[in-house]
Formats: sequence, C-alpha cells, structure tokens
Amino acid sequence: MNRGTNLIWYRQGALTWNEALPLGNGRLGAMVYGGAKQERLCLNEDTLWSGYPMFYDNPGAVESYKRARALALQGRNAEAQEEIEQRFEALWSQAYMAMGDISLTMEHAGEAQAYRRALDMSTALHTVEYEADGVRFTREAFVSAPDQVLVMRLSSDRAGALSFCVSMTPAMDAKVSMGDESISISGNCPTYVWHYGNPQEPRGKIEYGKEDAEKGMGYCAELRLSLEGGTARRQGGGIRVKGADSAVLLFNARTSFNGWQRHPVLEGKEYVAPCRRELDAAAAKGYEALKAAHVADHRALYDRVELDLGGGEEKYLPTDERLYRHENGQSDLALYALYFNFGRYLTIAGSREGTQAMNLQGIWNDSVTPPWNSNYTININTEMNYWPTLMVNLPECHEPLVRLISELSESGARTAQRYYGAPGFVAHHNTDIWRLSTPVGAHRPGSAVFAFWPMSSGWFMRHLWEQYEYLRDEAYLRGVAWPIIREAAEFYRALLVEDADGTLILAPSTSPENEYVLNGKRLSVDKTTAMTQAIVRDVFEILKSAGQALGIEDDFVSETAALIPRLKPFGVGREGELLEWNENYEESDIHHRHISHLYALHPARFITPEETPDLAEACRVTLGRRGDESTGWAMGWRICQWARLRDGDHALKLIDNQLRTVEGRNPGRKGRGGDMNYSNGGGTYLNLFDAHPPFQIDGNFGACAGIAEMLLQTAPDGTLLPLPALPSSWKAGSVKGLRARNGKIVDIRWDQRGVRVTER
Ligand code: FUC
Repeated sequence: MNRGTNLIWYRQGALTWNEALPLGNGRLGAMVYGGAKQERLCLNEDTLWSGYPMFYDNPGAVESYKRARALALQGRNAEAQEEIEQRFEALWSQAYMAMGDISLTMEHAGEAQAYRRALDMSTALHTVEYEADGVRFTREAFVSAPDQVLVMRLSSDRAGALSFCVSMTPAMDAKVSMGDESISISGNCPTYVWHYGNPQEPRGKIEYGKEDAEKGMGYCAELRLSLEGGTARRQGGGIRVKGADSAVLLFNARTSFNGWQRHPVLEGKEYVAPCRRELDAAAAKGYEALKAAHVADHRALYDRVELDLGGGEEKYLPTDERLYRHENGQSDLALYALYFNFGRYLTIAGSREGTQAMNLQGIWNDSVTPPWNSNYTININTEMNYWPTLMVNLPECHEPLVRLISELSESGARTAQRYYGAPGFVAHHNTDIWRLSTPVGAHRPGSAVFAFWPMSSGWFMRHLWEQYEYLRDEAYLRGVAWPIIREAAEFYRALLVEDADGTLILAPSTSPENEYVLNGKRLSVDKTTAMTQAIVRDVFEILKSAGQALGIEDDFVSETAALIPRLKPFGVGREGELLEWNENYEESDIHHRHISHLYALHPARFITPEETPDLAEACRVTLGRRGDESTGWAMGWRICQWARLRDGDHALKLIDNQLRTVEGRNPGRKGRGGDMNYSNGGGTYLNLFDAHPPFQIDGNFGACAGIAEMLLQTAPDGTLLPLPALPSSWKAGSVKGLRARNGKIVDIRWDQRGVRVTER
C-alpha cells in the first residue's frame, strides 16, 4: 500500500461532520469522528427516506404544456414561463433521512497523546490510536459488504484498561430499547407534506402519520456489544463497560422498503428479524473473520486501478496539512492521486449491487432536513456521481444507477402521458426513492428555471449506452437498455415541432438553471436551448448506435435516425461562445455554475477538437467566460470539459481550485464560509468531501472522472487516446487498470522518454 496515495489521516479528531471520515457498504453508511475521549459515529441506511409512493396528478397539464408551447413558438417566452409556473408544475420530492448516532465516551483520566486517526482506502479500515494513562488504545472500524454490518473493535495494550460508555441517539422520533449488551431504536419515517404556492413555508411540513397508510418507512437499528474481560451494564441512557481487555461493537439497520411502488407500511418488508439475523451471524463469525472477509471484498474492487504521479516526502504528512500546503502553492503530486482514489473509494463505499443509487450526499447525511432534501438532482448531480464508475472499472457499482433509470422509465411513462400526452417516458430535474418523475416547483414564481426540464430521461440514456460502450455486453444492451432507450426516444420524437426555419426543436425549453435577459426581465423559458437540442440528438444517436450494435433496423429506428440532420444545430454568439439559448440574448450571469450547453463536448462526444474544431473552439470561449471559480460540482464538470478540449494545464487549474479548503484552519489563508452558495466558494472539506458548499458528493466524482479523462479517452471511432490532457507538471507516472470504451483495460506508463500503452 502506498500511504501517500491511499491513507487519509490526521493528528486530531474531527470537530465537525465534514471532518469525520466516511465508511460504507452501499447500504449502511457511517461518518466516524474518531475523537480520543469522545467517539461519534453518524449512521445511515440508504433506503431511509421520508414519504411513500405517490403521484402528483395535474389534470390540466397536457393543455397547459400545449399552451406554453404555442406561446414559445410565437416568441412570447415570458407568458410561456408564466403558464408553466402557474399551471404545469407539481410538488416537491421526499427527503433522505439521517438515522442517528452512536456515541462512546472513553474513561481515562489523562490527556490523549501520540494520537492519530486514519482511513486506509486500500482496505476500507478506519483506525484511531492514542496513548492515555500510559496505555495504548486502538479502535478499528469498517462497514462490511459481505456481512452487512458495521464493526468496531476497541482494545488496549494493558489487560482490563478499557472502560467506556456507549449510547445511541435516533435522529427522528423513535423508540429506544436497552439491554445489558445491546441498544436498539425503531420507528417510522415522517412524510414531507408539501403544498402549492406558499413561499412562507417553502420547506413543507414534516408529519409523522398516525394511521398506517400515512406512516413512512419502518426501520430498526441495533447495536450489540461483546466483551473480552470486564463487565457491561445499563446505565442511564447507555451501557457502561468497565475493565475490559477489548470490546467488539456490531451495528446493523434495516427498513421496510419494499420497492418504489409499494407502500412501506401497508406493503412493507419484514425488517426487524432480518436485521437481527445479520447481527447474529456476524457475532457468530467473529471479529477476525469479519475483517478478513471485508478486506478481501473491498480489495477485489479497489485494487483494480492504480495511479502514480510521483511526489516527494510531503505525501506522508497528515491530509489537512497536505491540503493547506497545496493551497499555499507547494507541490504535492501525490495529493491528486489521493483525491482520485477517494472518488473510487466513495463509489465502492456508496454504491453496490442491489443498493440505492448515490444521492446528493452519497449515503452520508446527518440531518432530517438536509440541503435540497439530499434527493436525486438529475439535471447534473446524480449523473456526475456515476461519471467515473465505469472508467475506473467498477461496473458492479453502476448497477444501482441502471436500476434507478429503469424504475424511472416506469414511473415516467405515467408522467409522459399525464403531463405531455406523449408516449415513452420522461423525468424532470428531481427524483427520490419513490421515483418521482413529475416537475417540482409548486407554482413558485421563477421556479421554471429548475423545475421545467423534461430532459433527465434523455441524459440517462447516455449512462445506459456507456455501460455498453465500456463493457460490450450485448445481452445487457438488448435486455435492459434497449427498451428504455427506445421509450426515451419515443417521448422526444412525439414532441418535436418544426420551427419557422424548418428545423426541429423541442419547445419550450430551459437551460439548467440559468436565465437570460429580455426587455430588462430575467427569463428561463425559451423556444429551445442548446442543451435540450443536444440531449435530443444524443438520444437519437444512441438509439441509432444501439440499433446497429443489435442489428435492429425497424421503421422507428430508421425514421428517428433520419430526424437527426433536421434538428436545430448549435449557434455561436457574439464573442465566439457556444450559444446557450435559442437567440443571442443578453446573458444574466456569464459565470453561471451550470455549463449545460457544452453537453455535446462532455459528457456526450459530438463536439471534439478533431471532428468539429470550430465548435470546440466555441466551447473553449464559453469555458473561458464562465471562469474557473464556481461551486464544487461545477468545477468538477469544468475539469472534464477542459480535459475533452485536451488542455491538461487548465484542467489541473480547476483541480487546484477544487482542492482549496472550505471551513479549514489554514494559517496561511483566510477561511471561507460554508453557507449554501450558488456562484463560487466551492472546494474541499478537510475530510476530502466536496464542498458545493454545503457538502455535495458529486464534485468528488466530477474530479475523479476528470482525472481519468485527462489520462485516457477513446475517440468516437474507437481509437484510444492515451494521456489526451496531461498537465505539464505530471512529468512521469503510470496509471493501471482504466477501462476504455472498447471494453479493454488499459495501462499507461510515461516519462520524458515516451509513453507506453498496454491493452488487456
Ligand atoms: C442544482 C444545482 C445546485 C445544487 C442543487 C442540488 O439545483 O444548480 O447548484 O447542486 O442542484
């Protein structure tokens, strides 16, 4: 194990959640604070969401959409927007909930010395070590995928020196039950009850239902202790351990979640017995066997890729010190590899076969009113979460996203029909565990800027297609992806209209979440936009390519492919930038975080420097005008886009910006705020989590994908492009195990003498 690129470590415990370190098996998540005297673990379970299945019907929606379209086609954009906001929109998503905390208070008189806490990403083990009262104390923790439990072992190097109190606190209203060696909590999640048009109460009301039909997800969580030596007994709200040699703490949680269409109480799944069974089995297996199985399971995924960019002794410093040095301008090449590995680590910890797809915070959340409901924001954020997954060869971790898309295609068929009178399926800019696919916004003035966006169903087809490109699994393409791709195409095809110039457009449209200025007024709804047109084209191209790969040549496929050349093409603006809107309007914010109109450059690939140099140049101008400062994920996207433009130095500049600390205590630099912020201030918390701010995990994955894009791309014709955007300071190095879009695994080694590429 290379410590400099795999070990995140500190000389002090976490002061805040954004300094704690994440563990997870895709389902169970824990943020470990690791304090010497005071340990805290914030717990999560990935199906712990508020609410239950529901569909916000809007009987006037189809007519409203048609009216908005007619208005937009006449250039009456303000009226089209008003129509959408007042009559087309529906209510908000449900929220991902925090589960609760485990707290440990250690009993030793003296201050801790020689303290350190570390997360070894190569084994997914978290350790805390220190000395107090002349005794060496150690805590080791992991969340096991094979055994589905969280495990922590506490030990000391002197027999009988281990004394502590442990308690568990639920985050929501719940029942706590105590035994001598166990604590459990159980309850039901509340529901966020939303209503229309009340700006005074934008967050909705959190209601715990009384009748089963109104109750949310049932859940239970249990902590068990087993000791070597010493005694344990109930005391106050916790368990007091005295004089043990060592202790093992096991934790598990399960919910009644039984699928997106089933009521979690009326049709809920059994959860108490399965939760206990897993704990019984883990207890019987014993600590060493649990640990060995966990490490083997993790390494089978993590060891697939290795990145070496060199670097010196600084790589052995604590992570916070490395971040501070780096932002003060001192070189630390291995820090980029550490940050890249953190993206891979988070994918493995946050998304496993059978679990829920990663939401805005992955699976880690300590609030029952989290920012943006910690939902799936699918106008960029969820997509970005999965950008690196296939490139870093973790297809197993991509499965939850494919399942989300497939379920959304079912819920979204109803939305296509009821809101657009169209076939196929559609989803807008938010979804949740219940696969919400209707537009949100709740009639708030100005809400169309995010709420009116029927394009996520199109963007997701790129993910389905890329899984085929990277893995070349024809059975998957035919059985899973193809029917969904076809339905996505059906929706857009049914709604295309001819513009006055004869081109085909999808009207009306927005460009997430930006506005333009017309007659002194900021507007978001336009006749069409570059991103809308690019996504429609992408879906049609994917349909065509998938049809070719499968040998399917029916009328629907050929007629749809024939529409591609008729789609309205890209425009170029006054300063040579790629036009975001249908016309050359005055822009309201040239530094806006979203860069939606560059969708064709990245994540799609029909603007490339080789094939469409003029458009690539327009993208470069756009990126230059947008600037290098933004929110966390927005800088992550810019890294990928500069990499596609083959400008490694500019991509690196964005990584450097993203690696600046937020809420840090760097003595060499003035700290920046952690408030919700939409324009800049993005960066990295001391635990390496991405700061929008607040914490949003997408930026971690955007940067991880960006680094992979800098090292390897595949041209649309299948040619490998090794090191397409190598920064001038990455003079020598190697990367092993990246996947190319031809299904091959690629190793690259480079130095001053040249580049060696091996395909496996
Ligand atoms: C979209 C973005 C914001 C934020 C939120 C969760 O609204 O525009 O920047 O990422 O999603």
